[in-house]
Amino acid sequence: MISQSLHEGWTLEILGKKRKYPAKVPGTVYGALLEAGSMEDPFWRDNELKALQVMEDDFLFETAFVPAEGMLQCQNVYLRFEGIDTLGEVSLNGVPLGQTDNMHRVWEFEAGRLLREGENVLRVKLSSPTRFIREHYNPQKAEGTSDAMKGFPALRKAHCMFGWDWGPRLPDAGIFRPVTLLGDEGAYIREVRVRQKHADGKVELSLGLSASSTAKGVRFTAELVDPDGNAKAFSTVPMALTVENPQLWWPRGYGGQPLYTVKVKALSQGDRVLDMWERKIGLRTATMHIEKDAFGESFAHEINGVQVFAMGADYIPEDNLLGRVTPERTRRLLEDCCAANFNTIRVWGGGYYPDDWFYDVCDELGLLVWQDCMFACATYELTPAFSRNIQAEIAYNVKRLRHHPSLALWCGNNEMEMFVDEGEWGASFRQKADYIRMYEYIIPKVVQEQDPDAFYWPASPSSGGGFDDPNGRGRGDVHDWSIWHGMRPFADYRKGACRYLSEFGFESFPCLKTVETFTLPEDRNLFSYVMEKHQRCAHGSALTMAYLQQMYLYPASFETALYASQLLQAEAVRYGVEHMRRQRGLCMGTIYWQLNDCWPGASWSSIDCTGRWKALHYFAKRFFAPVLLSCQEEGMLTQNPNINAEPYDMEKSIRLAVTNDTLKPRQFVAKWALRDRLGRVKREETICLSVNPLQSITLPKTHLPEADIFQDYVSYHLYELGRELSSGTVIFSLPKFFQFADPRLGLRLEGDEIVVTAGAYARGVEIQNGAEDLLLSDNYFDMNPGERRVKILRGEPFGLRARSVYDIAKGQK
Ligand code: BMA
Repeated sequence: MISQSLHEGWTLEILGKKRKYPAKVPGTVYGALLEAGSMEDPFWRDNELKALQVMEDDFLFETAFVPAEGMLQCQNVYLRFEGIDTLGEVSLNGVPLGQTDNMHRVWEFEAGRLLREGENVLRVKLSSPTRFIREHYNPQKAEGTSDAMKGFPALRKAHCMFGWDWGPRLPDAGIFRPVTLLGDEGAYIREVRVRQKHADGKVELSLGLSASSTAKGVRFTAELVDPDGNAKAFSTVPMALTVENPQLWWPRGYGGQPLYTVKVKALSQGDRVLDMWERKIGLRTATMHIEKDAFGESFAHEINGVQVFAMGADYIPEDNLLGRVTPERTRRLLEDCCAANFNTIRVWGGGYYPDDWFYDVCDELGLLVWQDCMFACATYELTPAFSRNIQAEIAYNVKRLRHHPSLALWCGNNEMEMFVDEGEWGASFRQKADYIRMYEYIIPKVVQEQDPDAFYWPASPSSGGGFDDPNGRGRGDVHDWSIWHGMRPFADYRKGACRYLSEFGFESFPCLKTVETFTLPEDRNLFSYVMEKHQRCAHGSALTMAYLQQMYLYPASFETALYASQLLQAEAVRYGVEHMRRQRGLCMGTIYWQLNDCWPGASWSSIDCTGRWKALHYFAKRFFAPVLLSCQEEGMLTQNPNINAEPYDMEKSIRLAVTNDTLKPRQFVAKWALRDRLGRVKREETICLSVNPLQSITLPKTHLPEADIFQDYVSYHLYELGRELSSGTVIFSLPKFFQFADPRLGLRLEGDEIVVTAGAYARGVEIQNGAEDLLLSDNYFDMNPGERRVKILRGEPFGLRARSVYDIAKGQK
């Protein structure tokens, strides 16, 4: 196969505007305009409005190229677009090749007959996505969330590009993935399906090959290269190989991630390689463990027969301008997930199917992927054309991704079983029937055809389909939005359990340096026009204030409000995760909403769009630690006493729990102490305990009637062979009522470590530098008086400062 990238010499013309700009391909309209200085930063203040107008136009991408040597002699030549966003008309040398209407598909055209010697002209005309959805909007037939622009379900384009409750309305257009000219020299390997059968400690691999050959005497051969570099040939008919002593692939924390390489070659009579297919695979089995029990039905990832407790977050597109998403940026994000002890990522259904590199990194790092199909918060008109279009889309993506060991599950859609069931967006009988046809017949059939070994789940959340209690807690996965959207206090996370929490979350603001990327000084008030333009959740500001009032003193400044919002978010999610992890077995997953951002603003993310970690991401590192000591306290937060009805009766107690999410039995020493605000110990206890692999144990409750509600706290630490593995503190009042002594935080630099000193109990200790771009081994932690050392992992230690909850209201006028 002769492969020629067509990425040079592109221009972009806004049709009717008579101006041409140089354009990058892969790239987008906004990307080209920004680079040419013809557009202002669409994330700045309310520039989004101007940028949105640009999408009312049509665009022409054009390039000229000379075919690579040998191309014109090929049997067939294909022009392959890995991704066109979205409404395209492709022509070569003035002759139309075809039209495109789905950014989630590959588009391949036969181009040989049109190709000529010397210069060839390739044009892709893209028409306005906003005009299209406006013209095709028919609420009787298809409707979706009002966070996005009306009519968005009509177009197979990442829904959230039209706006979401965390993202702007910037539906960029472009040729966002590679364009290649493929010259078939006599054989074309279209696809290879690798299947694995695990039995008796061996793995049988078989290859399903779909290829065409026009040359005489073409042979297909295949080999497997093991992780140590040893190659072994597959038999030819059938193409199969038994792997003795297989090195199994595991999610992180459960084992290694050895990767094997499968190479398939098409050879000519003279053994020239005519085409080649090469992918990395991992040897593993992956399914969901579903079994009836007293509480309903279990729901857990089962990898190589071991049930894995899923810990992670929901992933959304990394940028509204798709051309800015790079392998390096994605890798760093996913590495930051590992740094916070994730083992799972859910790719949410309102975006687009990520690039190959996303899954390559997940394979390498051991992150399981829950993969939604790209349908979210909308009903669709299931016409025959729409059905064909989505079948091609699903088939292509399953084929593209099925070899990845990280891919753990295909899910039909985001939230639609629940919303159709509730009649949201006017779900008619017809739409109900279409829902079932789409997600419980058409899509699973395609998934099954392309990857018979894949596990398919109809929706998130679901109890298994058929509108049977989609968001029920006893079976399947759950989205719990009673906290945040439902305004319930976050102590409610402790009410009961569910089998797998695939969404729950809490908003916060990014730090000041990130806020500065889109605001002028005069915008820096939580409720200003610009701040609210970057707060897309309806009532988001009101919810932040309501929850803030429940926990913290009124912040002294805009900047401390940002800090307080992050602590609030982190505490809320910690409450949920720790509760679920204490119930390991009953619950088998906590995937919080949401990992990342596509632009700067208020959102549920734990890493903002610049890559900065919010407090939540550091909290995640602690609450997702493989071995976790957590403390279920009873106090004001959980009992909500009427403080005006004094004396009120309130329980003050603690219950420690140790969760061991490793495969080894462990021996621990747990220590807790009741302390006054200066850290002086009033009562303490040391407990030795052993915890079996993959088990959580909860110790008996200890009542602490002697605790001073407003001045005492409990610190707890877990050690193994003298090494501290997990720690934290709890209080019995609310942080806003706690009478903190000034901890007089101090910072000292020692090599690549920062030594933090405190003179009294300090809560939510934040360490930052002037640029707010430090990445530390730990941050936003609680401290007993004394010292704590953290390592600098990224960023320069200049302009260091520290603060804690004590400082939230300090300096208030
Ligand atoms: C969920 C998601 C998203 C949304 C989030 C926050 O339900 O599926 O649609 O952004 O909640 O509201």
